[in-house]
Order: sequence, then structure tokens, then C-alpha cells
Amino acid sequence: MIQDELLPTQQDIRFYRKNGYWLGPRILSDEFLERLRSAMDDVYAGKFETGTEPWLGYWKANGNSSAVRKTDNAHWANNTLRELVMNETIGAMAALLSGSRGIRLWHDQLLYKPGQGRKAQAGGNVGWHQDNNYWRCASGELLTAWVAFDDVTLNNGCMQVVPASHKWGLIEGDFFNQDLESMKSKLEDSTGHKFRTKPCTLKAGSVSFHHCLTIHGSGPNFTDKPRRSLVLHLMPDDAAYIADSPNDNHMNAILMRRLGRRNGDVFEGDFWPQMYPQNQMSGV
Ligand SMILES: O=C(O)CCC(=O)C(=O)O
Repeated sequence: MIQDELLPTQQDIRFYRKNGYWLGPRILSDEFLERLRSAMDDVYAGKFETGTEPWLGYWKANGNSSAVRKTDNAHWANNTLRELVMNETIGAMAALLSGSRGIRLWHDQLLYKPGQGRKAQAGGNVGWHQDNNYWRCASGELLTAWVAFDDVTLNNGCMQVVPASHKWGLIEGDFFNQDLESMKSKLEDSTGHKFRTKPCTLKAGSVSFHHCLTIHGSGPNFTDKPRRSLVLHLMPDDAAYIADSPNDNHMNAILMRRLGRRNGDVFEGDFWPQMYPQNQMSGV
């Protein structure tokens, strides 16, 4: 059921379109947040209640305990995470912000940034990047809903965005693992724009949105607790497969080919559930 009172106002929509991001309200209850945190623990413990593994096996710390863990399509493994990715209010918010008729899930990403204390190193960084660099196998304006499982501030490495950078066009390159500070001047030189950042400070249970061309990243977690979240990458429900793009090895391009789909076919079916309007429930 859509919680109408939480939807963005006309002013919020104008803000998103001008700045390429929007810090939304709290949408989740304490009780549901607890269930989400324990769902995350289950996935990281390799307990998959549906019997299906997530797409990417990064649910273990992988020897590098300071690195951010990113698990793609964790909702395949867990029904509580699935409940969150099917949240119709988030879908309706995304439709209003992006001006799309309907919204489907592109994929989710379970994120865990370990707390490293005051001596935290750049290992916990997410370098400045534009999501569209990885998503050129899809047409349309994709966007992301970032759902906080914990309060997030600069101190625990909240996401930061560069306001209005979605109007700068696509910047070639993969900066994902780079240090934030050293990248700033390089990006200023290559784009000709002044690099101004805005921290996406959120309370647990709240959601922020960013456009697929908005430059964003995050610094280390200087606390001794993890920063936990589920990121819902979203697409307009008419987004179509672009074959032979530079991102033809993206999970969703691979899934389309497995299904025998071709260039121009819409991403529809169980792998890309319809979040809004929710006239069909589908599952992997
Ligand atoms: O959580 C972060 O620090 C970065 C997340 C991100 O890159 C995204 O949501 O697109």
C-alpha cells in the first residue's frame, strides 16, 4: 500500500530534477528495520531462506575486512529483503521524481561498510562515480533509492553527492576504488565544473534518491559500528536492453541473453519485478 503522505511534493520533484538527488523521509518502522538487519546477518552467514543465492557472492569479508561488502540481488535469498524491494511507496516516489509511468527494480545491492574506528583508511571508500557508467546496457533514466538501516553521517561514511552533476553528461572512466580527495581535482579538470559535495545524512529507516548520472561516493567509516543499507537500483518500466554496449557483461545484460531476449526488448519478468504500479507480484 502506498503511503501518500510520504510522497515527494512538487517542490521536492523540482529539487530532484535540478540537483539530481533528494533526501526523502523516514519510511520504515523500528520493527521492520530490526527484521532487515537480521536478514542481512542471515545472508552474510550464508543462510538463504528461499534456497536461492544472491547473484554476487560478496557476502563474506573476503580477506579484506576494511572493504565495503556489496551483494547484488540479495532479495533473491531472503523474503524480508524482498519485502523491501517491493515497497510500493519507494516505487511511487521514484516514478514521481523521474517522471516515469511505472518503475521496476533494476537490481538491489546489500551494502555493509565495516566500522574501522578513528584510524580508518581509504579502504572503506566508495570512489566518485556515476552509476550510468555501469548501466549503458539499458535505455532510459535509471535512478537509485538508498535505504539506511543505521543513522548515517559523514562520521560513518554516508554517501555524498555532487549536486547538479547529472547535467554534466557521462564521464568516461572507472573511479570506483579511487581515493575521494585526489579524484576531486581530476574531475574538476575533466568536467570544467567546480566540485561541491553534499552529504546524504539520513536517519535509520529513511531513503534518499539519486539520478544515474549524479556523481556520488563515500568516505571511510570512522566509528566502531558497521554502516548498513540496501540500495534499490530502479528503472522506468519501459527501459529496454541495448545490446553490444560497453556494459554487455552487466548481470542484467547476461540475464537478458539467457532469456533469449534481443536488442530493444524491455526488461520485464521475474528478474525485474514491477514495484509501481504493483499490478503483478513476481518472484525469482
Ligand atoms: O553507499 C555508498 O557509499 C555508495 C552507494 C552507491 O554507489 C550507489 O548507491 O549507487
